[in-house]
Amino acid sequence: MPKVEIYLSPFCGYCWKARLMLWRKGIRYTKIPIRFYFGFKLPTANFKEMLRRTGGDGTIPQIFVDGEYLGTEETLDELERRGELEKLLTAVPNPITKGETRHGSR
Ligand SMILES: N[C@@H](CCC(=O)N[C@@H](CS)C(=O)NCC(=O)O)C(=O)O
Repeated sequence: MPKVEIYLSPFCGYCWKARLMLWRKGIRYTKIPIRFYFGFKLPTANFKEMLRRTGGDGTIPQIFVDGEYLGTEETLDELERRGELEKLLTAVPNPITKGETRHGSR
């Protein structure tokens, strides 16, 4: 099951857009905080790691699936337009059961 990671900040509208799209699909994700205040980002370890993993794109949000670079909220938009965002959904654990399987009482 792929792991979805997002570099984000609560003060970033595009990040909320991306989160809303994933939330609507029930796709769970790991948040990696970027310190972003008044349009500026602090050069934290997370930010440097994000720059390295995106190959230099310092905007947020940045999204990774199973460690592979997926893109930004625009990529999610594009996948949704093509009806391919569901593919992420089917690949991650059910948000209700959190991927747990029932083994019955033993
Ligand atoms: N993905 C968007 C951009 C996202 C974006 O602009 N994010 C803002 C935060 S909401 C940002 O990172 N701004 C600071 C910067 O551009 O360095 C695009 O390509 O148009």
